[in-house]
Amino acid sequence: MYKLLSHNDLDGVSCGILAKLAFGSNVSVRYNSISGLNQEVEWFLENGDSSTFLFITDLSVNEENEQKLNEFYQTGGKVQLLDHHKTALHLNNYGWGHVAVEEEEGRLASATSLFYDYLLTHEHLAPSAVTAEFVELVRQYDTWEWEKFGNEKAKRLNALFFLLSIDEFEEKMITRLKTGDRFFFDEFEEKILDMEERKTERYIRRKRRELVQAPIENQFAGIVFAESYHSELGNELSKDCPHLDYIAIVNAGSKRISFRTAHDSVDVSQTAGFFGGGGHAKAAGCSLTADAFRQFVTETFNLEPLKEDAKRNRYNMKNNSFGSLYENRQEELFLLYPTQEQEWKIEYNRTTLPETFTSFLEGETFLKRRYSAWLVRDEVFVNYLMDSVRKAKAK
Ligand SMILES: [Mn+2]
Repeated sequence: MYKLLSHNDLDGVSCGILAKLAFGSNVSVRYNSISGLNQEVEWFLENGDSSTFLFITDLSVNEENEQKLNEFYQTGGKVQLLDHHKTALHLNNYGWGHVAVEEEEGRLASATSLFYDYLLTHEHLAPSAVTAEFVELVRQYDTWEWEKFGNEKAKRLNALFFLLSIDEFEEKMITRLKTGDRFFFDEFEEKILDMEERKTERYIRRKRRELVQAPIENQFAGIVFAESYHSELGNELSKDCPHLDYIAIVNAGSKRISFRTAHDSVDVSQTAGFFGGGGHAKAAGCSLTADAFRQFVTETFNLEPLKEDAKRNRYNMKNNSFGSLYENRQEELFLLYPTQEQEWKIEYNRTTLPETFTSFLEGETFLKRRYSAWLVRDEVFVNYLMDSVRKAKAK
């Protein structure tokens, strides 16, 4: 008999799907949240059948269970842990641990891709084109590589996962992988996925208008309260506000915070680690502890949301050679412009600020962090220019 303990997200559940394809009714599968796994492992070690082969995928155990699992393994127990979170890399010290962040140079691993390789190598599963395609979609989604490749199918697979119950998703996928020769969505799924996509876009737009910003522990955070679509939301907001180091998504119901960033230079697993959580460089999370609650909720609660940049401008564009105009809530105007020395400077209230910047983005980051300013509409920009001309003539 086999037992699989896995994560309850797309990557984790896809490990369960592969296990059921490989072992059929000889495997029992349990999906867990990050915090729920340790209890399950303890239960297995105390009450489980010691001849059962235990797999743990997409999650890692605490120190106590690490020791217990090792004793279990040393005394002949069969256990294999497969994970791709870098916070679990120390488990590679054990014969039963295999943690890889990358499969090969530049190709990120997911638990599903690692487990698929394991099942093929140990001949529990025969290679199949449709399963390989499914595994690749999950891998791309879980590692965000789908964005780089523009692979919408991977994003839609995750959306479908959230539209269905885990049982329904498992059943549909297992049938599809057993019988198909290419991975596809049926007509009905395509239709509801289209609707879901539009609904997600509206949700993100609404949440963008609620975003606040604050410096927290040496980083600059964007903070939003949301229950749904954390990955998409974090990703979109982070891209929309490049001046923020990361986006913190607070879910008071589940008492958790998700951290997301689109920056390669920021590692949110460290941010999460500071608050007792963990995860990946671009996606991590922690519990809403008293300290996290104070910093992310209490101290930001009365802040005004960050206004959006004007989107449909033709003249007041970012990176303009003659300057881009910003405004703050005090109705002060800031013109960010390049100098002949290839530097960027800011004109504020018709005087020049002492700071110089090496790039437009650096200047914009300063403006947005210090003044919560946003790019104004063309109309305001044209008036500003007309006023400048008028003042120049009057001199
Ligand atoms: Mn994963």
